[in-house]
Formats: sequence, C-alpha cells, structure tokens
Amino acid sequence: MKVKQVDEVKITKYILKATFQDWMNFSENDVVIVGAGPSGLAAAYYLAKAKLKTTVFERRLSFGGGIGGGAMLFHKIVIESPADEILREIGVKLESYEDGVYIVDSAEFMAKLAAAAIDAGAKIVHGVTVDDVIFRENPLRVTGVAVEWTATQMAGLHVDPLFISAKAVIDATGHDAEVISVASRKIPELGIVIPGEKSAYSEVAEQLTVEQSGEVAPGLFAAGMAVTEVKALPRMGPIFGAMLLSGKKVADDIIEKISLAT
Ligand code: 48H
Ligand code: FE2
Repeated sequence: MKVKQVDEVKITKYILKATFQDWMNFSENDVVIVGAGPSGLAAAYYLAKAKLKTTVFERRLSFGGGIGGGAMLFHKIVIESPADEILREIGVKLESYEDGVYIVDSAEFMAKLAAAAIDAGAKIVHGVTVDDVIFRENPLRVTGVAVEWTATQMAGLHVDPLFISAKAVIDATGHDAEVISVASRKIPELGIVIPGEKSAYSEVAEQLTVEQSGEVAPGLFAAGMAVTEVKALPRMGPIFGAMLLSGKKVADDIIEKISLAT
C-alpha cells in the first residue's frame, strides 16, 4: 500500500479554507439551535429534513448532552410512546419492557440521533458556546446569537464574540435554559420570567413538557429541559421521550412560522 504524501502546510491550508467556507456559510441561518442534546438534535433532524438551513452550536466536543450519562451512569434510557416512532425512523433498537415503554442503549441513541441530523443536512459545530443573543426593536425580536470558543471562556480570557443570525433561535441547553436566561436578563422588554423547574413527577412532566415547548419570545424558542425551567414544570429523570417530542414540536412550529412568512 502506497500512502499519499501530504505536506504539513497544505494540511493547514486545506483545513483553514474548508473551515472558513463553513463559517461564511452558517453565519446566516434559518434556525440556530443551542445545544446538541436529545431535544436539540431532534429539532435539527426535523428542521433540516424540511430543508431549513439549520446550525447547532454545542459547547462540548461531543454529541448527546445528557444522553451519554444515561441514568446515574447506567448506559440505558427509558423511552415511551409515541417517541419510539422517532427512534424507529432513525434505526435505534428498542427493547420493549411494557406496552409503549422501551429501553434504548445510550451510545446507540446519541450516535444515531446525531448522524440522522447531520445526514438530513444540519450543521453541528462543536466547542462553541452561545453566551448572548442579538435583538432588534420595532418589532421586538431575537434575531441571532453571540458565539465564543468554549476554550476561550474556560481560560477566562477577555475576548469579544462573533455574531450569527437566525430567523429562529432554539434554546436546547438543558436544565439551565442558558440562552433564554441571558435574554430575560439583558432584554427585560421581552417580559420573560424564569421560575425554575420543579422536583420529579415523571407521570405528568413528559406530557406538560411537550405541550409547553415552543416560542417564549419573538424569535426565541424553548425545547427539552429548558421548557421545564422556563415554565416551572416538574423534572422526569432518565426518560427521554419528551425530549425528542419537544424538539420535534418546536421544529414543526418553526417550519410552520417560516413557511407562513415566506
Ligand atoms: C452551547 C450549550 C450551552 C451554551 C449548554 O442537557 P441536554 O441533554 O438538554 P436536553 O434538554 O436536550 O435534554 C435534557 C436531558 O439530557 C436531561 O437532562 C433530562 C431528561 N433530565 C431529566 C431530569 O430529571 O434530570 O443537552 C444540552 C446541551 C449539552 O450538550 C450542553 O453542553 C449544551 O447543550 N450547552 N452549548 N452554548 N450556552 N449550554
Ligand atoms: Fe437531567
């Protein structure tokens, strides 16, 4: 076998060229999703499938958010109907435990969900943290996000961010609802109040989380555990049906809004 010889500087140039082409391309989007956990990836899958230009910014260098940790590090997660339909669609194996209740493997779940979103056309960018939004007045609306390298933030360096535009921004950052939280603090005119999530009550939490997923201020949407934080809903533990269905509901809402606007 003859291995192709590549000069170091060519490696550098190819990487820089491809990267900057990407950044030029995703500096303007239909939808920016913050967080590549279950709700963010599910939203990305359905938005990209509907041909909307969708970019996901993920703070870490991995996919899946809370999926990887399973339940107290046990690598299995419970899924209930009808979320099993989403997992069947993307080829995740389900083990049935009772009618409508399934167990999935966390590694398979996160790998296939991320692959489905990417194959549908979503762009996922790792190592980038969203720490602010862009807004406009008249009409008052969130129109994008501020992005910074996670590594820069971890180093505590004073570095200004870059800005990325979107017709819709989804906060899929999990329990802390980081994007909605910064918007509520820095743009009080949006009138967002964050009461915080409640203790566990799985039996009702799943339904309520899906129902209350959606737009929290013009241009700004909540998916996944960010919904429980913003709407004062109970948590549910390691059952992830609502995370997937929440991402899908937010995607459906945005697809409808964007198609009505154009
Ligand atoms: C870029 C960010 C930022 C930021 C965070 O926590 P997640 O898995 O979020 P969800 O809501 O899709 O799923 C929640 C689920 O994992 C869970 O915790 C459940 C069901 N809990 C129930 C219970 O009772 O505890 O993923 C969020 C992702 C992570 O990968 C973060 O690294 C990332 O978002 N993230 N990325 N900029 N500012 N903040
Ligand atoms: Fe959690």
